[in-house]
Amino acid sequence: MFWSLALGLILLVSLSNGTKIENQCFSNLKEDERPFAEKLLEQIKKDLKERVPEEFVEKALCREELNFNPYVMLKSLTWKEAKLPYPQFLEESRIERARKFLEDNEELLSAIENYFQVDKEVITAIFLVETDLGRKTGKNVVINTFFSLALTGDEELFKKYLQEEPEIDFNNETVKARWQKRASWAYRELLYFLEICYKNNWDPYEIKGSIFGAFGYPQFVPKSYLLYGYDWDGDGKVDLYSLPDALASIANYLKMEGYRMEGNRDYKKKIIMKYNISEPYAETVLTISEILKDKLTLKDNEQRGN
Ligand SMILES: [Ca+2]
Repeated sequence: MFWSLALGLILLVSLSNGTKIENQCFSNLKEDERPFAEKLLEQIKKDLKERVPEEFVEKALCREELNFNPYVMLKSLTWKEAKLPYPQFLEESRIERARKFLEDNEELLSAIENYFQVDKEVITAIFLVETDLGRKTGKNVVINTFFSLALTGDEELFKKYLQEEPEIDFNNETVKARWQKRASWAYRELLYFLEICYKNNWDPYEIKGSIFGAFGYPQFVPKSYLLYGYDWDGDGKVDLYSLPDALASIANYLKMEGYRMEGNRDYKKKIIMKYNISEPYAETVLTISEILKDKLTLKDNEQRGN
């Protein structure tokens, strides 16, 4: 009796110790990084006070999977959009898949085009360029991306890891301004992301995305999810991994930014650049949409000829 009690007691103590270690915040971070993370956590709790319960925020950030990677900031500051391999999207095999996608989802895409007044070929082209029609939605844990970028906003941490990087001249005022802008942007996105996870009952660590935190078929950052996300199938939730919601959300984004089907090429290009601020991106999307339109017209004519 005594021994079983004692054994039970030992078991209980070791179990509770185990739980304690597991629940400890920022256990994955280095010791000298923890105070910065704790400061950030307090700020997040304060800023989300009206929107998300403290408990949820703590639970989300005090997970073992939380990871701090300061080099996301390095990537962010040295990123060159123009160097992306956009021509590959014009390869025949990809265009053919996009054409097939249009054909297979003709009903859905036409309904969305009608409702938002955004060309279905443009929606499809964006879907192709962003995630290869949903095949590549990214592998980076979104919460870790924003957490890393936001935490590197602290000058001490930034200097500790990135000051010696030859690609970054930290004494350059433009670089400094970009770094600060990037970090505060990521902080705001982290807040939006936590809010979205809370409202949708998502596990924050299950959402993966691009190296800069864009997720789902349309590659939206959290702010875009809140602003442009559209529940097309009416199940009460915006699911960017479902075709109806994702395609409608792309269309809604463009519509809300001023897209007009009757607009000329330059006008459409200007609006597409609001989706992704890159000239080669917009040019690629427009070119794909034009090729797709030609193919559809050709097919229509053939059918009429028959
Ligand atoms: Ca939905």
